[in-house]
Amino acid sequence: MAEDIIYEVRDRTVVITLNIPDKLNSLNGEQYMKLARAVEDADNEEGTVVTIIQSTGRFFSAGANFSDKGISQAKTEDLFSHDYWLNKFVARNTYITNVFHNHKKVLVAAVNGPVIGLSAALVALCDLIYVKDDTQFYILCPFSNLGLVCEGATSATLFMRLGWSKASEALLFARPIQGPELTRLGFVNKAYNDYKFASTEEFNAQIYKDVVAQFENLHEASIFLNKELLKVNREPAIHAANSKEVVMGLYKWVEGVPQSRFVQLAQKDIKHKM
Ligand code: CO8
Repeated sequence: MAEDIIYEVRDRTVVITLNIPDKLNSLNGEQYMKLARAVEDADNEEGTVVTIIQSTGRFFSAGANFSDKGISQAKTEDLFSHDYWLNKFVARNTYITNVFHNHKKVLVAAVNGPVIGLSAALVALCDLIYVKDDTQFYILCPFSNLGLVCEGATSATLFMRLGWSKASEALLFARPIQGPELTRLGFVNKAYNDYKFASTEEFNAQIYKDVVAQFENLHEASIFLNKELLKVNREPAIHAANSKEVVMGLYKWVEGVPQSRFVQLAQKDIKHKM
């Protein structure tokens, strides 16, 4: 069976690939943990400067897997229990958001297609965001549609990266923000529309080449110090958002709303705005 999340060290770069294209790279709880561990390993990898997160197929990631056995196979008494969701939700989300935010190396998202939910939050925590074709790209934070609240510090990162008005649209009304607008707002560093890549693999290869060329002759220690400095301003906002989001989210799980909305979504009884 193919690896769901692939970790490779290529010279001075770590490349992490989401590899579940038939499920649009949606991730269950274990896979989010595996991704977080991979990013943590990349942080501790000796001699690398950059960590690239790339994907496969037509979506970067459709967010949390709505068939996650953490929901579908949970015991009834667990489904509404604080202890259960503290472990399955609060601890996990706190950890993964911290891992992405704390990353010491340059964190790059090579975005081949739309990105949703917690995965959108993780992309928003990357330093540089490159998109294959912004006309085929959107971010969607459907928390209000799923009976959830902002995750992965999106209440801070979207506010910072898109501005108050756009963040309100995206987060209050669960509206997708389309790629061309994301490029215009500066969320996207570069959209590669003109390249007309035949596949996601071609796009990924180009990003690797371009990223490596960007740091080739620079002084590595300065890159890391500058990353540390850039984090100083956003750090308090991200930590405050993350800790408040997970506790508000906990109460929604204990109430039982997201569980039933996830089932409705899987059965196509509810849909997201497009
Ligand atoms: N989970 C599982 N499978 C998915 C998901 C998903 N999130 N998204 C798509 N798939 C699967 C589909 O079931 C389908 O599989 P199959 O071919 O076997 O039927 C395949 O991927 C292709 O999907 P579609 O046919 O639906 O493709 P479309 O292009 O028609 O639609 C959409 C694409 C719009 C992305 C649609 O699939 C969709 O709305 N997906 C759901 C997205 C979503 O709501 N994600 C969750 C976001 S919230 C979040 O990430 C934080 C929650 C934290 C949870 C913590 C848990 C403990």
